[in-house]
Amino acid sequence: MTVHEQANTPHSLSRRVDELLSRNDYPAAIQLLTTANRAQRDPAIEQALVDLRINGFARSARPQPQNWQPEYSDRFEGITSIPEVAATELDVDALSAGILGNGGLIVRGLMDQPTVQTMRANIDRTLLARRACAQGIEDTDNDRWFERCASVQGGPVQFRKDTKMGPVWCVDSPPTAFQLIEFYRSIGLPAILDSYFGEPAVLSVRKWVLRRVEPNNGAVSGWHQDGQFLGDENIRTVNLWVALTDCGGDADAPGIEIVAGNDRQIYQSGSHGAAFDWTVGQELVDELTESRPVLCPRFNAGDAIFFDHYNLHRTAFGVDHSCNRYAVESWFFADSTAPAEQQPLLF
Ligand SMILES: O=C(O)CCC(=O)C(=O)O
Ligand SMILES: [Fe+2]
Repeated sequence: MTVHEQANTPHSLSRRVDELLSRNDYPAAIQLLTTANRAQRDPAIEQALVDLRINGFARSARPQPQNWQPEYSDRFEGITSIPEVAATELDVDALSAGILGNGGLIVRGLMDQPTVQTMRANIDRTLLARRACAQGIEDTDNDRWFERCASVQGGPVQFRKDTKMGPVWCVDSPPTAFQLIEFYRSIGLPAILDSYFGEPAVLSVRKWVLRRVEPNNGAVSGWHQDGQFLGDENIRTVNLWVALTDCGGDADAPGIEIVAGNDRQIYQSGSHGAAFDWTVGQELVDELTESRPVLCPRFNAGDAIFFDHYNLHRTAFGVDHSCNRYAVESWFFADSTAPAEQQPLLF
């Protein structure tokens, strides 16, 4: 065995991780395990990484909250819908102008097709493994794809034994969590979000979700703003929603309906005919959209939309959809404003 190989034996790796943790250096421990896992994928490392990310947030000091009043350019002024850019044009200027000026930003082709295919397969495996787990059946092909790590608290422990549909928390699929973070890094997202928030971004257990939605023709889902249930008004967020299926518009799978515009306030919920206390009633949506369009953007698999907790949206069920829709929803928070009840994690 070469010196290099010896240095990477699991035993020496875990000793080096322990050393770093004894100094509370979670970011370095995460980086070390990430590098090892790139060289050789290992389910145990992927699970350890989920725990390190959650514990690392809990045990690190928060930056001071800042008075956040970001400037943004008027490059999308005059566009009444959600502006669009190509993946190569994604930067903090486009992100802030889109979210703050128009209520969102569509990025075409953000996820490359091999990664789209991988993520769809990951979601299938995760849901199969979850179902097998609920039924108490061993599924040796898929077991490692659904694994509740020790530091993940609460959540959907009760799930229908027969379901192969999402949502499922991304952290409950440690291999998928690893691959998604690799993807975020590959598109330079940490630096873009850091620059947008004025501080590092974090993810969370509860608002990082893999979705497989089946057609529900004729059904109506609830209009909502995620800010309604994400806590206090000072939070700073960016949601990255990536379509893994052609959907919305005239496609044959459910997309999302969105109200465009830069109206940054939380509307009354549970009124105007709303079905739930967290949803915005259709009558209020009708009033709000007298002057602003309701959109149902057509997404190709790999297209993405960024928006934040003020955006008013809902799942867009149709009348003649025939395909399941896969997507990944990732809410990023400015570190200093991340709501504890969402169980933030370092990314
Ligand atoms: O995927 C969907 O249909 C809903 C997504 C959503 O509500 C969100 O990303 O906040
Ligand atoms: Fe939402």
